[in-house]
Amino acid sequence: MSKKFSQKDVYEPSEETRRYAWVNNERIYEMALDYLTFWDSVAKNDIEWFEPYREVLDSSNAPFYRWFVGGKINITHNCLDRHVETKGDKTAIIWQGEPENEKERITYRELYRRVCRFANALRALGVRKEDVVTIYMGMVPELPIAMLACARIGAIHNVVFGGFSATALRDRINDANSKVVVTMDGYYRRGKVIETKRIVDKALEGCNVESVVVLERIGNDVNMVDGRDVWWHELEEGLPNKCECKALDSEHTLFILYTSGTTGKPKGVLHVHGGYNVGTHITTKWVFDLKDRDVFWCTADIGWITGHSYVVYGPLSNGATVLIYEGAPDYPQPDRWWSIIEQYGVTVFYTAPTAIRYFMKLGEEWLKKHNLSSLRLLGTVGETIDPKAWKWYYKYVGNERCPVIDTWWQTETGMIIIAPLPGITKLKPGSVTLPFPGILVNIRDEDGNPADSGELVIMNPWPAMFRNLWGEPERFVKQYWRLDGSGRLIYYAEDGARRDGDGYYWIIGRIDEVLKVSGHRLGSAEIESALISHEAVSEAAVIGKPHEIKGQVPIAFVVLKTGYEPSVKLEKDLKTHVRNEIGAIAVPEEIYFVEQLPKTRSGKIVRRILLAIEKGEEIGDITTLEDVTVVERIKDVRRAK
Ligand code: 6R9
Repeated sequence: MSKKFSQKDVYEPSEETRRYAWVNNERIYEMALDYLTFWDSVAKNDIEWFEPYREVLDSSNAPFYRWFVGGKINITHNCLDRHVETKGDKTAIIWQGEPENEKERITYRELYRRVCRFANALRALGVRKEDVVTIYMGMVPELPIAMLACARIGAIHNVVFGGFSATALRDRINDANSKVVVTMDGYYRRGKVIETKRIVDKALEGCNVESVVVLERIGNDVNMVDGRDVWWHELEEGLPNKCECKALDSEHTLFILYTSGTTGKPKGVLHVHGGYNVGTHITTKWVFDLKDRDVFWCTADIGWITGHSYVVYGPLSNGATVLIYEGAPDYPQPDRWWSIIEQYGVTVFYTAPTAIRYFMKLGEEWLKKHNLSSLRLLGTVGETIDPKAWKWYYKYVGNERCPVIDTWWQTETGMIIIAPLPGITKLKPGSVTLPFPGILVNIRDEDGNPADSGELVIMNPWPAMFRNLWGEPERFVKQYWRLDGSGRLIYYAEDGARRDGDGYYWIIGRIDEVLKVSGHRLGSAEIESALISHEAVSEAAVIGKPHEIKGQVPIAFVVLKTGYEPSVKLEKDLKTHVRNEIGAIAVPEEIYFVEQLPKTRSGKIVRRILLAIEKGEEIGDITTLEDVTVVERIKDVRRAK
């Protein structure tokens, strides 16, 4: 693929990066065009199977695709057992607590033992294959240990991000029909203790949970319910640190992870052992060019998909050393992250644009205090990175030596889908560049025709793709998959994108009502339902307003029920209410009390108009509105505030 690069702003891989890289031949893309042969060779070369699969892909019941059909596998064998034999003394996890003196190094052998012991503990509690275990914890090693322990015995983990509220946790426990919860007494964030167990107690008021396992991390006072709650260390007492690795079907469910969409109810995205192992393994290896001596730090919380795939499964399957940090990026000082990189010699660093923008604002001085020369590759994910932030990241964090690897993917895709390969791909700041080998990406216009700008689609199935939505197979089929003119079933990502003359992809953003607040995915509809569940609210519309650091912030327009009057106190109450229903990240920055929302004649709220008003932009066509005067009245409310 020799292409003329039209744009000036192009960064070639350095000779050193190219020479060092796993992939340094451009022909890989052509070689992977026969994608089944490509994935077959990855699965055979990089992953160990208890029994070989008969068929790479079964499309007979699409979009319910099945990969590596008939194979027997367990992702924990690939993440643990096989490394214990070859590099048992290598560090698997470096853990740094928020208090500087609290830290831990766990070797592969030790990790293996601790996972086995906790797997035995779960068994002792009565957890069996296919049971759903909800995990609600902060960033401590026991979080991945609990996930791996579930996987080892064929149970399904359902990790709920520690920043979610009791109500959000309750909804996810109930929806998943989970009988066991694993949690902890508390953890540190900005010097304060987050009392996790207390939140769990509140959540469980409306749940049918049989057991709660509580890790002692802080030693704060917790209420242990007799017959239901048990301490992690007491449960493990006397249990062996060996536990047979259950040979599971390739398609056996590994986890569900709830994510936001267009409706108020989050969807449980379902991933399986076989394909997810293959996809996260090879993307970790090739995109981050991971080698044995690397120290890999992905700053994402394990409660989101990025943490599942690139803190836990991908790196451990590769036998890498991963770093996990408990606390806030800027605590006790704004250079905390840089001091961690220096202290542990982090080589590959993967974070989100929101963090980069934040540090950019704080200024380079904080970086200059540290020696960051261990770094050799920088990654970003979660939202579009603007060229200015890209260049700042490149210049000040990477000292103009490290490629900046922008990776596009989703909870649903399970693995990175579009990203450069550091040894061969020229970089353009702001572009996610090219699809990973073996993945065919395209763009469709509104009529479903191929185009250079429109909605991003994936043309072929891929191994780490989600297999279903928990309990909602119809929604899975309807929402994501569409037949094109030639009878081919394709995946619609719900992201707008364009492709330039070099075939490079540029992500524009979500086309549905999904927000990215500091990189966290939240639905407008979710925040709206939280607001509507308050007694004073009759209707609500939430938009994502662009924000310099967070990317977007929620702004709410609320119609009150008769008998309620707008007030500063009510605004405060509503914010607290959203915090209790979902969590702090969902709290609207601004709430406007309006008499009416802009709606079409069929009653659909036109959020686009609210966004234009908020941004002070031209409103555009409003003729489809049922009542065109609402626009001026909403503007008056904003002006009055
Ligand atoms: C991995 C993750 C998915 C949505 C996705 C898109 C946005 C992710 C991006 C990006 C531009 C990137 N997104 N990576 N946009 N450039 N490199 O973030 O998963 O939380 O499910 O969000 O995030 O809009 O559709 P998830």
